[in-house]
Amino acid sequence: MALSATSEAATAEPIGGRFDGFSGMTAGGWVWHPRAPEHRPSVRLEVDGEMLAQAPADLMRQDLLDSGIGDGRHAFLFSLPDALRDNRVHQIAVRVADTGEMLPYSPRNFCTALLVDAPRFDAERPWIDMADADQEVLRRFRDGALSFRLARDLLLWHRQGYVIFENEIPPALLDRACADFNAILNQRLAMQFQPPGHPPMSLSEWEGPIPFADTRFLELHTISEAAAEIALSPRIVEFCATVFGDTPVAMQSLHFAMGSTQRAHMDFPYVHTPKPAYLTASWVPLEDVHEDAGPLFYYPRSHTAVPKFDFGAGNLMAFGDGWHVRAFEEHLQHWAEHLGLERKLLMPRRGDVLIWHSALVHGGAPRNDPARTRRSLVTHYSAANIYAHDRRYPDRPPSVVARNGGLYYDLQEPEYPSRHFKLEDTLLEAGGAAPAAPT
Ligand SMILES: O=C(O)CCC(=O)C(=O)O
Ligand SMILES: [Fe+2]
Repeated sequence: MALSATSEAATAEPIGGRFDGFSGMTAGGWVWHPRAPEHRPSVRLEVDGEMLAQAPADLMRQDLLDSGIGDGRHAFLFSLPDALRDNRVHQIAVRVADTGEMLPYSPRNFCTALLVDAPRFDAERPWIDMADADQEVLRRFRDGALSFRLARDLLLWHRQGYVIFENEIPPALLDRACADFNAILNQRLAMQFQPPGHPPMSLSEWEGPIPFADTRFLELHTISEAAAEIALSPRIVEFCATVFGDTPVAMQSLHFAMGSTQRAHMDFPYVHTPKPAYLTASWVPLEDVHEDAGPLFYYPRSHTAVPKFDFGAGNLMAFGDGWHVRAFEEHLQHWAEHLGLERKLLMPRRGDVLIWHSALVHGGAPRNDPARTRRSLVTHYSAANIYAHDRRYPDRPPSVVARNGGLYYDLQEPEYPSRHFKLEDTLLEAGGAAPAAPT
């Protein structure tokens, strides 16, 4: 009697949990009733609207226990059937069995065409990632195809997985990007952003003060031409064009007002491109970075030294965020330490640029001073012939904008403030005082 009373009470209570995502050919997540933690609700797996399996959410997960989710025995894991290995997009949903309630982040799309194993990853690398790239750089330099500076940068890139350009971005441009961002905030324009614990949403939909800690603001380069000019500044474009042997496309940008505190990761499993090794990222500080502001950390040489993480069934790509992503982060941290790789902190001056390799292990250090800002613009690049579609509009041709020999794909929303802040205004107003940081 007592047990059934508990279950009835429990099913009437709000649930906590989420559909975390996929690891290889498994789908997982967790669910519990915070007011009745001893109750283990069952969940249902649906594929393209058809129920396929049901199981109690009672598996032990240490990360749940560590986050205060009861005794940690609230996880579920479903094996996906081999019939889904058909390279088509399938809609996978997870519901609470008793109530039919859909879990947060459900449904998710699943497609085996997006799974990439190590042989495919390696076969589709750019020339600079091949073992003999040093020789190729020297040959091109001797032939006069590469400047001394570019040849040196490529050799450093090949060996260490990153390059730093000092004093590259004009201060007036950085001032303008900050001013544009502040204006976007003040006017609550329809810029996409991702506050912690939320999916991406528009600033215009958010009520109350904007949280800055652990928040990312998306695609500033499509609203602010100053940000586009930074993201596609000539030396970054030249470098990425040489690495890819193709025109670089700035495929996404993230603006951080504060340190991200992101754990150790490689970017390619998250930032998906059709050939995952055709990916680079630039990190541009919009202000000098203080050591207490949670600087970027990175491990030189980790791009080749640290083994890639197998998310299951040989797949190197991550889908969703959950138990598999925690295991990925722990794998990278373990290997970086085990190999004795040096952990560097990036404390750049505004105007400097860091470019890193898609497999360089990096993250955001803890913020010792929680009030300190660390404004930065991160841009990810792929190659135009490989990344030929705007991920936001997979069924439409991209709206291509050319800049300094590189490209980006513009927004295609009539109501959205595409290229709202023009660069001409920057030039007119250059020389003004640096705008204050957001508070
Ligand atoms: O800026 C940071 O702290 C991390 C950013 C990052 O890892 C990324 O955007 O890929
Ligand atoms: Fe990253």
